Amino acid sequence: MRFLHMADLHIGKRIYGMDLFEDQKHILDQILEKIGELKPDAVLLSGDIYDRAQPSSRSINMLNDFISGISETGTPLFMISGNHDNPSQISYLGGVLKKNGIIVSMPFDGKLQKHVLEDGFGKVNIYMLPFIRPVHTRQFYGEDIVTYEDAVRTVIENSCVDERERNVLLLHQYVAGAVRCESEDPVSVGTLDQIGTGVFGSFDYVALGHIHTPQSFEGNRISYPGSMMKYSFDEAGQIKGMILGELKEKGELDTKRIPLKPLRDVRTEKGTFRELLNRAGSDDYIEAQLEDEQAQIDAMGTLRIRFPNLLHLRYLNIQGRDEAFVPEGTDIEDKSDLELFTEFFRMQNGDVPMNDRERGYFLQILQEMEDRG
Ligand SMILES: [Mn+2]
Repeated sequence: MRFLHMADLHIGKRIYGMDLFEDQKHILDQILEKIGELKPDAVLLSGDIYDRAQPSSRSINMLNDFISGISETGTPLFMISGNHDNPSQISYLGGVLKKNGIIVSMPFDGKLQKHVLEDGFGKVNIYMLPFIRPVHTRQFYGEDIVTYEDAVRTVIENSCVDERERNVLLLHQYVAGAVRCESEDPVSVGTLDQIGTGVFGSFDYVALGHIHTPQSFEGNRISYPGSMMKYSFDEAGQIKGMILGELKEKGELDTKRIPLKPLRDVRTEKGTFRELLNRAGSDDYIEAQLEDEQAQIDAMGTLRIRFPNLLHLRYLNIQGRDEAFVPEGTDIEDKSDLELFTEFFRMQNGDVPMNDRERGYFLQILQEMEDRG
């Protein structure tokens, strides 16, 4: 069985307030072309479909066009909700979608959700687990579940996975040892959210989502394809894409990364203000890293003549003098709570951005507020 695995689309996401509609549309169209070319037996989409729990109607339409396109090829699509998604939004109309070959994760009921495919070698069980927190499993398995690893291990142990058959798991979690980047939101403080690879012994392939840097563990048996495009400047050097995998006989797995080409790259330009002004212009999304010892007057505005999509400017040799592009007419309602608080925090703290730990605390508080309704 050949499968095409992708994750972390984040439809509707913005970088520094910049709308990425065209860029995301470009990538999704390219994915549809690849599905047409590669003709996989299944498409696996491992969460963070949308960037926000309340996606705009434009984002919903974009996903609709995408999954309709997949459905037209007749390729079954399996997709789970991630920590950015509202799980009931993803499971909405699941029964109707299933009739069209689109299998979405349903509300968590304590077990993995199982679907069976077949090929010449026999059965392939596709197991799906939407993003869950330890609190979601306590109602089924008691109060002893503290960490994310406890939660996921317990769910797997209670799902009767037959190790003689071939098994694939779709999961949206943080696997211990994975290299992180700025565009992911930590779901907890410290290391509580890390899951050791030891819990995945029953699976021939673990199709992960959540971490945006492409990476694999244990050969390529446990893999993150990474986000569909670069969503922060610390990802500038990465090649984003999907994973094409093939399961033959039990225990036999081949994988290959399929790169995706963005409409506009997300990258950095480093040098002095003068040097940057003399470089060839580009409409890529740019972070300027200036080596000048003194701040330049209207550096952002001037450099935007060369780089119209300059989004962020960093003085490497001057503390606290970063500038970010503020798009005109950005609607507050278009921003997530995290984005709004991030901006507020910067304003209150002399332009010092939140670090991972602070972001983690804020997200935890936000989650507790949501849990209490
Ligand atoms: Mn994500």
